[in-house]
Amino acid sequence: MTLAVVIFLLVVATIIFHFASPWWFTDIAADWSTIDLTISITFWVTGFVFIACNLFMAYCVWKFRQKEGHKAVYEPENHKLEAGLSIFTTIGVIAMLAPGLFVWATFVTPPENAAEYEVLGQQWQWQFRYPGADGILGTADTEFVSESNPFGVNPADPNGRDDVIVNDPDMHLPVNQPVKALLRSNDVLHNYTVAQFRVKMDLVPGLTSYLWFDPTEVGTYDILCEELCGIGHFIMRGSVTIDTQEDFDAWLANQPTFAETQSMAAPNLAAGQAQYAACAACHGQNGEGNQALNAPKLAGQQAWYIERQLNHFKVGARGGEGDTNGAQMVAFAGMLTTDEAVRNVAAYISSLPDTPAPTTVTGDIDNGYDIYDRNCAACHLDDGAGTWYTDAPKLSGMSDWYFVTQISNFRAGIRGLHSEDDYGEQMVAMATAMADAQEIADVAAYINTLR
Ligand code: HEC
Ligand code: HEC
Ligand SMILES: [Cu+2]
Repeated sequence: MTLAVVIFLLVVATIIFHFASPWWFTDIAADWSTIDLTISITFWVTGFVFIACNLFMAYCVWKFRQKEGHKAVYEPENHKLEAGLSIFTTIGVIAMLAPGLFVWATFVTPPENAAEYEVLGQQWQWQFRYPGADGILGTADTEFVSESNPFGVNPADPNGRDDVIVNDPDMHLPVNQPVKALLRSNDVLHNYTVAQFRVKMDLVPGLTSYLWFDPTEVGTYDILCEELCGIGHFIMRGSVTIDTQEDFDAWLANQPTFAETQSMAAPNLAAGQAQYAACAACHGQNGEGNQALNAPKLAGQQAWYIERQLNHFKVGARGGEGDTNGAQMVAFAGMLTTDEAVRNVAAYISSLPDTPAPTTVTGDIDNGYDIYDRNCAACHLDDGAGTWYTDAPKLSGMSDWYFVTQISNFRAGIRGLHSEDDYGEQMVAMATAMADAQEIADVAAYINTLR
C-alpha cells in the first residue's frame, strides 16, 4: 500500500515539476518553432506513457497485493492484449518520429536566398568570416593557417581577397535574413550552438558542415561549444548579435578584409622606441619591470599580446573598478592614439632583450608542476612560451610577483570580467585551478624553473 502511494506521489510531483520548472526553453529568436513543436510532441507522448505506466503500476501494486487465500495465475499468452499494445506503441513511436523527419528535411535544405558566413572553431576560440562584395567566400585550408592568417584563407584565391575577417568571438547578423553558416574546425570536433536559434551542428576537421536559420529577434545571444573539445571546452564562448540591416552593414564595414589584414605595414621600431620613452619610467629602460612601482617585466612578451593588453587598457576592459595598479596604465595606453602607435610600441617591446625576471616567490615546485601540467600547459604550452593559437601569453621568465597579483585579480573578478575581455574571461575560470595563495606561489615557483 505504501509503495503504491509513493509511486502515485512521484507521478504527481513529476507533473508539478514539469510545469513549474525554472529550466525551460530560452526565448526563441529564430524561425524554428517547428523544432520546439517536435520537442513538445515528444514530451506529450513520453509524458502520457510515463503517467499511464506508473499509475497502472501503482494500481497493480495495490490491487494485487498479498491477501489471505489469493493465488497468482500464470497466463503466458494474451493475443488481444499483445495486439493492442503493439498498435498503441507503433502509433506512439510514429507520433514522435514523423514530425522530426519533416523538420529534418527542412533543416538540411537551406533556402535559395540564404546569405552565407563561415564559423571557424579552434581550441578554444570562435572566429568568423563573411564573403566580401563579391558574395563568395575564398577557399581555405589548414595548410595556410598562420598567426597573420588564422583562417587559412588561400592567398592565391582572388575570391578570398575581399572576405571580411572577424578575429574575435563576437559576431553580428542582420535580422529577418535567412543565413547559412558554414562550419569548419582547425583542430578537433567542436559544436556551434546558439540555444535561442534552436539549431546546432558539429564542426568536423577536414570537412565543411552547415546549418541554417532565420533570426527573428534583435538581441545578443551566447554561442556555446557543445562538443567536449579539451580542457578549455567550457570556456569556448562567443556571442552573436542580431542587428537591424543598417546596424549590421555599419558593423561589417568596420571589420578588416583579408587583403587588409595581409597588407598591414611592418611595424616601425624607431617610432615604437620613441613612444616607449614614456613607459621606461615604470617598466624600465629595457622593459625589465620594477616591482616597487608594480610595473611588470614586458621584455620577451609576444607583440600580439602586448597590443591586445594596451587596447584593453584603452577601452577600459582592464584598469577599471578595483584595479588600482591597472588604472595607472589607462592614461599611458591612451597616449597611443592610433592602432599603428600601439603596434609600433608593442613590436619595439617584444624586440627588447629577454632576461628572466629575478625570482621573488618560493613554493612547492612539484605541486606547482602538477597544477601547471594538468591545467595550464594546454594553452600556455609545456615550456610556458605561450602561443597566438590559443591566445595565451608567454609566462616563462615573467615577473613572478606579477603572476601572483594577476592570478589573484582573475580570482577576485578584478580582471577578466569586463564584457570586452573575452580572453581574460577564460582565465577567470582557469585561475580556480589554484586553491589558495600557497598554490598560486607553488605554480609561480614552478614557472620560475622554465627559463
Ligand atoms: C606609472 C607607471 C607606468 C607607466 C608610465 C606605464 N606603465 Fe604599463 N603598467 C604599469 C603597471 C602598474 C602595470 C600592471 C597593471 C596590473 O597590475 O594589472 C602595467 C602593465 C602593463 C602591461 C600589461 C602587461 C601584462 O603582461 O599584463 C603592458 C603591456 C604595459 N603596461 C605597457 C606599457 C606601455 C607600452 C607603456 C608606455 C606607453 C606603459 N606601460 C607605461 C605601470 C606603468
Ligand atoms: C584555455 C586556455 C588557457 C588555459 C588552460 C590557461 N590559460 Fe592563462 N591565459 C589564457 C589567455 C587566453 C590569456 C590572456 C588573457 C588576456 O588577454 O587578458 C591568459 C593569461 C594568463 C596570465 C596573465 C599573464 C600576463 O602577463 O598578463 C597568467 C598569469 C596566466 N594566464 C596563467 C595561467 C595559469 C597559471 C594557468 C593554469 C592554472 C592558465 N593560465 C591556464 C589562456 C589559458
Ligand atoms: Cu569546442
